Amino acid sequence: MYKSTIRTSAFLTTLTLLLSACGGANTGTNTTNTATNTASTSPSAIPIGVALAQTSNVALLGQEQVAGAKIAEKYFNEQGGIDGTPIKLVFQDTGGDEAGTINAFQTLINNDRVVGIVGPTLSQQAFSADPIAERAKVPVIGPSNTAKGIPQIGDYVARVSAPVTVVAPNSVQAALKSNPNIKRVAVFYAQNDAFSKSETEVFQQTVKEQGLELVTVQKFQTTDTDFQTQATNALNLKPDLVIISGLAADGGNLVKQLRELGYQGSIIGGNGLNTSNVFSVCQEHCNGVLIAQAYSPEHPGEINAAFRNAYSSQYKKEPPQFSAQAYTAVQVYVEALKALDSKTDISTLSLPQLRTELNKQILAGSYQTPLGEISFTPEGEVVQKEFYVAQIKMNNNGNSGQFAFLK
Ligand code: 1QQ
Repeated sequence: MYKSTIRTSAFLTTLTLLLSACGGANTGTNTTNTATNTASTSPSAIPIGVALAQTSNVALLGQEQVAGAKIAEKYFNEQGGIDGTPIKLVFQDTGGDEAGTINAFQTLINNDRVVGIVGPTLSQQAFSADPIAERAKVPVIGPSNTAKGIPQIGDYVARVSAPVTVVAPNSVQAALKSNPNIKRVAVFYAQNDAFSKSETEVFQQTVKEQGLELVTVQKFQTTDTDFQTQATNALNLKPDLVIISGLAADGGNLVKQLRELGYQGSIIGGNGLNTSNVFSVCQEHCNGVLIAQAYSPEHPGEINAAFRNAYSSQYKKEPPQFSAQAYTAVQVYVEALKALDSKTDISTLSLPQLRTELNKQILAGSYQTPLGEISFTPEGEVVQKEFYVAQIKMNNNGNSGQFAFLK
């Protein structure tokens, strides 16, 4: 049973702050009894840090992650938390950059005294903030960090987000299947983003392996809004497939501007475009864009059914990949804490001991998640079996649409 060894004064101060933030005007004794209330009012709730982009353009991706993490918190607390002790997610907004992420990590580690961290949103942020958790010996589970090299940051860094090397090639194969006449490929990528640089390497390699001709590689910045020069340069070379590695706002605008310039060929978007938040950016021009997926709402099994029901009853649509991955990251913490507690009463461990033992347990386990069964290599790389490809289908109004999964 987890009790109160980490109930230090700093921990109580944090909880008091959390309570006031939640509007709970009590001191933690006579509280209401639903699982979520218990989670936010029990002084012995186990704090798990969540460092995601809740503001800035990156929140187009981060807000889906926050939704998934919150659904997991509610679900696993209703299931009894860690042998009766609830978990409490402690959110710190990273914004879209590295400085905000470093801040969020430091606050979670030193002030909020979390047992581990879910985050950040971007690989670009992970490469600067994860080393801080590594030095402090605090576990990090990357919910959406797909660049090459993330698990290698250190012993305490793992991810549930399958890397670009295994996900990205699926979309190229799907494009060729739907249009076997594709020969000439133009590739675009955001040169100021670590994930985009990593993903484009995989796309370029796949294009060559498939015997296609890479006619041009065009660069942009994630902050760009005008892509006329790069789009025109590429279209002059008459590609019949365009592949984009960027984030949601820039990637969506690039899709739109390519179509407005008359491009009619196939488009593949990378993981940064993998959100329905691009719909309002490229509108009717999003139609037909292919994006590889590390999650399918149709995945069989009890846990995905529970997640899918909870998500779709709250948001009236199918759950997106980023929500499923964030949910999975929280689930891994819950199940690893439970497994650890069944071997060693975690209430007898100091916070540094708990963080270290938890990290070992995370890497040792295997988990039935909405992503399917996953486990980790000793380095912290996710081992996942199934991947998918979806195609954006916009409705006639040009503002709403969905991701249609290809068989
Ligand atoms: C990364 C990504 C982003 C597109 C996630 C939101 O995969 O930065 O690694």
